[in-house]
Amino acid sequence: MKYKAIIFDLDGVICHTDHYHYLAWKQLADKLGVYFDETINNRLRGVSRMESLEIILERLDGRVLTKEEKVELAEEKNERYKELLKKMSPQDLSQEVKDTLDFLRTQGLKLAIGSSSKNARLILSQIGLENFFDAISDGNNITMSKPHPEVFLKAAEYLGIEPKDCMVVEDAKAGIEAATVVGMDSGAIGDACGYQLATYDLPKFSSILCFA
Ligand code: B16
Ligand code: MG
Repeated sequence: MKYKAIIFDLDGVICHTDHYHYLAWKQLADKLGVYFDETINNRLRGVSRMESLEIILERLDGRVLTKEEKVELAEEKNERYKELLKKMSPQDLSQEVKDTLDFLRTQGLKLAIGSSSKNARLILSQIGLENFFDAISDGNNITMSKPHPEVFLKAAEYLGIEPKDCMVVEDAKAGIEAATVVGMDSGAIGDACGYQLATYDLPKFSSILCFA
């Protein structure tokens, strides 16, 4: 194999919680009287919760919110989002993703999660992968979110593998940039597909097998 480890983004790569994020943010935006749609939601990919809120508040006319009010709004969105996550089950893990992960494991690769989400462990447990990965680096162990590379550097450190021997799989351009900055090769999937900074384009999840 070309790499010793693969670091997977979670939302948009292993599973799809983007619609739940959308629904939870939409409800908050409606309450605030702020316009919000799927295109704006795409800008929230890989971005932290508080930074996502700032993007939504770009359309808030006139009103200036205090830090405390913003934290409260972000918490309100998160409670709604966590309610929606309860609907997830192992059926939300596709057979293709499961088979690909299992195959990569048989090849001796270390497999990690590198996600901006503070709910990463909850999501992994909902889809039955709570004990699958060799390391989990998520929104709880970082101070700077993608495109800063901290989340991937931590994942490599937890695995004990050098960044140059890791490949990152991402659906967010910010995540591809984060990998590039620290010399990690990257595979772009979904929304990030076609991004020129990515080392590989992955038309589907199992395309990883052509490059790993
Ligand atoms: P939370 P990823 C990211 O997950 C999502 O893409 C992004 O939309 C979200 O704002 C971020 O997690 C934080 O999520 O509110 O659950 O902490 O794509 O990096 O796995
Ligand atoms: Mg993502």
